[in-house]
Amino acid sequence: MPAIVLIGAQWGDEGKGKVTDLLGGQVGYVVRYQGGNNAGHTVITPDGQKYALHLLPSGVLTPGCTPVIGNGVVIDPKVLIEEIDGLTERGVSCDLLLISADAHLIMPHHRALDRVVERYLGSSRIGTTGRGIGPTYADKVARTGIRVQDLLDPGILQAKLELVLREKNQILVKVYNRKAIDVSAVVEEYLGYAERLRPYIADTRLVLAEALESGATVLLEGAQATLLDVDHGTYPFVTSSNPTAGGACVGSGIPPTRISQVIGVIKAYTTRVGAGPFPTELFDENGQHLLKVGGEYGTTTGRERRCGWFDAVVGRYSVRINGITDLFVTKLDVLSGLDKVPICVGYEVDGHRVDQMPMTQTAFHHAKPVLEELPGWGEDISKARTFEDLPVNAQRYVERIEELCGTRVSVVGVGPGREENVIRH
Ligand code: 2SA
Ligand code: GDP
Ligand code: MG
Repeated sequence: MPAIVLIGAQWGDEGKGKVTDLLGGQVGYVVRYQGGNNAGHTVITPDGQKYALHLLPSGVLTPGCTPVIGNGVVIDPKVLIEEIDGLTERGVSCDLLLISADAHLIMPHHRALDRVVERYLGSSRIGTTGRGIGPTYADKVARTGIRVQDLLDPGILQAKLELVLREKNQILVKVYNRKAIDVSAVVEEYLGYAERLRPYIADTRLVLAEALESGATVLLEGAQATLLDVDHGTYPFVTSSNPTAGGACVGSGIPPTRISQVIGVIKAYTTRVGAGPFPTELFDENGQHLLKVGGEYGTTTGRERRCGWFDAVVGRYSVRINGITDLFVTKLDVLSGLDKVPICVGYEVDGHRVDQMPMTQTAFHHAKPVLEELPGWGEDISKARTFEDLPVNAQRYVERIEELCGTRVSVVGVGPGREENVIRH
């Protein structure tokens, strides 16, 4: 049976959490494959309960669905335990949760370094979430990381931490004038987390292979998004993992030949949180409309998100990079009430018209959007459930996205609730 990949097609916060939750009933397993508690996925269940998930896959909200944290994720164990406890208190069971023994752990020195490096970068800062994500992935690649399985072997945990902190403390104290981190205090703290997490730790690759073999459907849930991918995004203004569809295989151990569908979640406009180029960004009352009506504030940090028009160059690029088979366009309702809804169909870069993502970051920084103005609609569309229920101008807007991005739009979101969708295919 198939594995389905679900990714963000812009700069994140497209509404992936809601879409995963929507599909939860049809799948047996939902797997997170990259990122950590930098992610924030908001889900509103049919009984009106609102959940903000950071590390747990959104499938945890569907009874009977097994949530899996794959090897490609970086885990802050304190945050994970708090999230499990918070959900359990609200009556959501996390008993089926599985955590890969190979996932890397976010340690106190990672969080400390994330913050001091951002401060050191000054006006060149990335605008990270400050959760230690970048330094943890850097150590993973440098082969000095500490993994979930190290929690099961106190001797190894102590030895690895002693070695790594010898270097990191030099940096923290001598370069950044911060206090050194005490090895034994960290070992004691993390062995406490080990006791809580032990029941969930598993060989998740094997579990997923057996699940697929036995006919289960597995949903691989991306966090962040294509333009934040460390390889394919707007480097260096990116996160330190691979949110794109290719990353789903690496971060879960599921082979590419198992993947049958790639769902790209894309907002009907664009937002970005953190620094970096953003060609269609708005600084006028239209930007304020998107911010306020769309409620565009970071789910993890509460930061205001930057807002702009839909960018079809980004959409087209995401379709190409991820092999998107179906687009789910979210938040179309937020555009209701605007006279005109422009779409960026290409860029002008240093006097030249381009239709594809420019090759260099310098060119992308210079890109000016070429806008095509589409007529808006005034109606409240939140009750629409079929495509024909939408005002004609809203239908034309969706069809134009489809034409410009080159793939079908299967679902249109018309509100934050699980039921607030127009299903087309
Ligand atoms: P990091 O912390 O190293 O991953 O930051 C690097 C860049 O990645 C961006 N990033 C995000 N962008 C959108 N949404 C994210 N999740 C939260 C949310 C963000 C929040 O759901 O709203 O609450 O602020 C997310 N996580 C990382 C980040 O802004 C940097 O540009
Ligand atoms: P994610 O990181 O991609 O999961 O997205 P976030 O949860 O950070 O941000 C998306 C926000 O949009 C959340 O507050 C969702 O409840 C909300 N949302 C999702 N789909 C829709 C939609 O179709 N319409 C409206 N108005 N809100 C939506
Ligand atoms: Mg989010």
